[in-house]
Amino acid sequence: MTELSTNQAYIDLEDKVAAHNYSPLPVVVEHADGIHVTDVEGNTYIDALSGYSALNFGHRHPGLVQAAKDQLDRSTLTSRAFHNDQLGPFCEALAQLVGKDMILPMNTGAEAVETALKIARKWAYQVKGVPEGQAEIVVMDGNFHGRTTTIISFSDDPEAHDHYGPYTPGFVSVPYGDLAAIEAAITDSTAAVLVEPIQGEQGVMIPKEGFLPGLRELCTSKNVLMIADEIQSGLGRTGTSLACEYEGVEADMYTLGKALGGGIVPVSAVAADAEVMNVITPGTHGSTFGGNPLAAAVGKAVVDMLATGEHQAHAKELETVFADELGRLVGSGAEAVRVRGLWAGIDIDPSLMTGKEACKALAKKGVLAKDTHGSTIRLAPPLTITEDELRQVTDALAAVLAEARG
Ligand code: IF1
Repeated sequence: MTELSTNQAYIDLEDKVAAHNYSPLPVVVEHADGIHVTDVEGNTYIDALSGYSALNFGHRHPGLVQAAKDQLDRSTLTSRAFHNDQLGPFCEALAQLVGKDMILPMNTGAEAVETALKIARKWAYQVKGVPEGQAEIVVMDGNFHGRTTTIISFSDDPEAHDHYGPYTPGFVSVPYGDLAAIEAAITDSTAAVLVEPIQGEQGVMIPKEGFLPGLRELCTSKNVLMIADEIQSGLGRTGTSLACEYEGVEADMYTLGKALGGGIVPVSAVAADAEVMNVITPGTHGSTFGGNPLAAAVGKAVVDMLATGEHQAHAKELETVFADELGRLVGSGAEAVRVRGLWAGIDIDPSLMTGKEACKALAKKGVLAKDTHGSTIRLAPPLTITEDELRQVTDALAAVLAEARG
């Protein structure tokens, strides 16, 4: 057995025996609590990434841990071959939160997206009347929806896409936010338009006001399903239960994930009204783990927390502070910032440093964040962060940029 005590020893071990599909910051988390994580050397950091929003309520939220513990003592897995007493109440609460009739529970985000794509295709054949095998789905350039072979088939990110072919056909990609291009791409065979209300991986790209309402109108008039991937943007992150709500838009299908599992278990779901969801019949789709009682119990506890609206309101309230503090950095080391709720993308002046270098420097100041696309960094602290703690995050970034400017 290797003796491990320092960050570097764990990093070396991981490097040897864990596949190199990530390039993490050199921090080895041993313990986490609320907005904080502590590494094996005893250094404590504010987690300003929140597991890409999987930890919207912070690490080990007491209410969520309690829900998990209670369920661990009752039942954990039934498979869908039998009913369990947790699934119905979870689906009822989630459906009500997002304003849909029904929920199809899965585990990871990519599975929820796959599920939504399958439902949309089947709806096209069985309800809309598209000839079998011809359904098309319109997607956006710069999308990120997960890592399965079908999903990466329509990714334009070479790292995610290349060398995994042959690719799944049936997708048409258009510029994000371009209603005219979407309209031109829609044909009689179009089943759905799949859109992130805000593109996370692209650097928290917020579409022009009017895009989502315009898309809603277009989808309705063309009899095409609007699918909103709210896996990262949903469940309080942007100051509302769903990012679509910001402009009062209701999609036909939502994919949800990440925070739905409370940072404890992977829980994802598709939400839709019955006329769409009921194209799924026994045996035509499923998952061993989807809807398991442990996941459902935790998911229900998450939804119950969101049902009070308190976390959404807090995110909305802190948005002003976040936007003000980050806005101050524009011209002082940042080229642009985009903020919605407690979610921010910051384009660092590339002549100063890369996003990765900025994240390393931030870590030295006790803040963990994640870079994307070269010079952009993303901040998505837990929604439980206080105003003072949020200022610690923005102050740390200001200090990193000031030092880089010399
Ligand atoms: C990675 C990004 C974040 C997502 C949306 C579906 C999924 C995701 C809108 C799939 C996943 C991920 C996964 C993680 C990094 C991360 C990410 F940078 F790649 F884009 F969060 F910003 N829809 N997002 O954002 O969910 O199957 O992973 O549960 O793959 O490296 P999943």
